[in-house]
Amino acid sequence: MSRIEIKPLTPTLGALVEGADLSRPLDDEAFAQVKAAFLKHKVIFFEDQHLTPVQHRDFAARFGALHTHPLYPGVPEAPELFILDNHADNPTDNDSWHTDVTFIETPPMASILYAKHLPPVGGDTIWSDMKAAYDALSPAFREFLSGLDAVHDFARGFPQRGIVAKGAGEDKHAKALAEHPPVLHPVVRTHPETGEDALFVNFGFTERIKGLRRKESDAILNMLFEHVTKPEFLVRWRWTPNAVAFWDNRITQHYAVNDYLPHRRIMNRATVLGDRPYHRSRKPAGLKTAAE
Ligand SMILES: O=C(O)CCC(=O)C(=O)O
Ligand SMILES: [Fe+2]
Repeated sequence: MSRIEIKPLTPTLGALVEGADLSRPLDDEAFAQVKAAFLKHKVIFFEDQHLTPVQHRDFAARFGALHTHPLYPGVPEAPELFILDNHADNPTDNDSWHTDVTFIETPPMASILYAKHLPPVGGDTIWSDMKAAYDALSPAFREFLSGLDAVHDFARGFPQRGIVAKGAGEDKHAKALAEHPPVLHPVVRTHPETGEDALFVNFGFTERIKGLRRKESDAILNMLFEHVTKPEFLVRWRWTPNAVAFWDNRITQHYAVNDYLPHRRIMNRATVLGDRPYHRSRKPAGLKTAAE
């Protein structure tokens, strides 16, 4: 019998999961409890986990195929994972609101971040609940947004002069750029497992709304980018050594607080691929939501 306990951190977003050891395969009951907590709370946290890169990778792979990032440096023992090693010469570029890897056609369902080395204080991460943000809009505006698609672009999130591109080197960046043309995603996404509708645009990668004039698109996107930062939608996580954050990338965005330099902060991330985003009104044939 597993003794997993779930402790919510806000009414809609974030929960601490106690009593799970992620270094070993979870039994079926524990796996179901973790998956249910992930879907309900959208980001879940585990403390005091002692994971090798292979154990981290294996836990992530239980949820689906893994994505290998085109720019960040891989972890040698498990190359699907990547390293975020931030210090004075390599500050984070994740100090802006984003959803991970929305520049591909099947963006990740989840990211799993593990704290390897933390600054003495600071370096928190903040998540925002895209269902709460969507629900707070007027019915008329929600309906308008639900019919729209937006362009998500690798080049917006990883410009040539950016920190990550420089770290990767010119050739790797040029190759990644060529392999990632802009993609379209619905502005409002129906969650494929819970059936919930949520905003699916993010400052990091969303360039414009298709079919609108540039001024209209900029005004709406800027309004939404500001809207998602309302404190009511957020949870702020203060990392402890060896903690894990596991978030549903289909229904959240996040922001890495850049307040700890010149101290160092090292994290490893695994990324689980998801399916193609859709809105319920324009669902591709053959796809079913769990809520149906
Ligand atoms: O370093 C962090 O707290 C978050 C970094 C990030 O954006 C990510 O791992 O997706
Ligand atoms: Fe991220």
